[in-house]
Amino acid sequence: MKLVIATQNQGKLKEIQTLLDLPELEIISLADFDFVPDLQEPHQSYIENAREKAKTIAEFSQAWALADDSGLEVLALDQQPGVYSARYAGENATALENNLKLLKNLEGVPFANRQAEFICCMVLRSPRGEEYSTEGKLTGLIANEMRGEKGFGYDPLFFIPEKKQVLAEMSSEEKNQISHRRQALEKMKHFLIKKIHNG
Ligand code: ITT
Repeated sequence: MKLVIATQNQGKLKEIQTLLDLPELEIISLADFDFVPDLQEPHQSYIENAREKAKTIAEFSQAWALADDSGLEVLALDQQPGVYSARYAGENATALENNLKLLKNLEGVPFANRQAEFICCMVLRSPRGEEYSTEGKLTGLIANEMRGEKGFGYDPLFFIPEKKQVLAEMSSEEKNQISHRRQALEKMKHFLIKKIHNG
């Protein structure tokens, strides 16, 4: 079964490719196409944005598509940046700019009050509109400074108390064991396996 991963985010793509270890799947990325339509995120919920991305790519490629809409929700900031996580510091903001804005907005907030959650919403969709969705979450705290070189996005600030490390300090294997993306994908694997075997 051919599956197109509907993301422009190379960090997400790498994690999904590693975690989706089903030999029957032929995984394709957007880089395998000469042209791809823009992936729009016009909605205010992860599920609607994920659906939009999966639909666009499934219809364009005429293959099954898997989209991930994810974000970081910080309790002390009323769940911001949320669905706007990728564009927190502006339309084409870099991860560094987003992290610096987050640190600034949390200035003066004590460590114990910096609880946060990563949310990952995934949608699997066929060209004809058959659709499955799953969600995964990871809780942690926003660190007082950026650390580590690994991962992507807000990983340098996302502290996991049980590991005493931020995600950017962990190996990809360690992050992939606990991540919100892993949890959403594990649930999605059930649907994929059924599709592979029963059509
Ligand atoms: P696509 O829409 O092309 O998939 P995107 O980066 O625009 O790429 P989203 O709109 O879902 O995707 O934005 C999710 C943002 O949330 C992402 O850019 C990161 O800033 C952040 N994020 C999500 N998962 C993360 C993770 O595992 N580690 C660090 N940051 C993450």
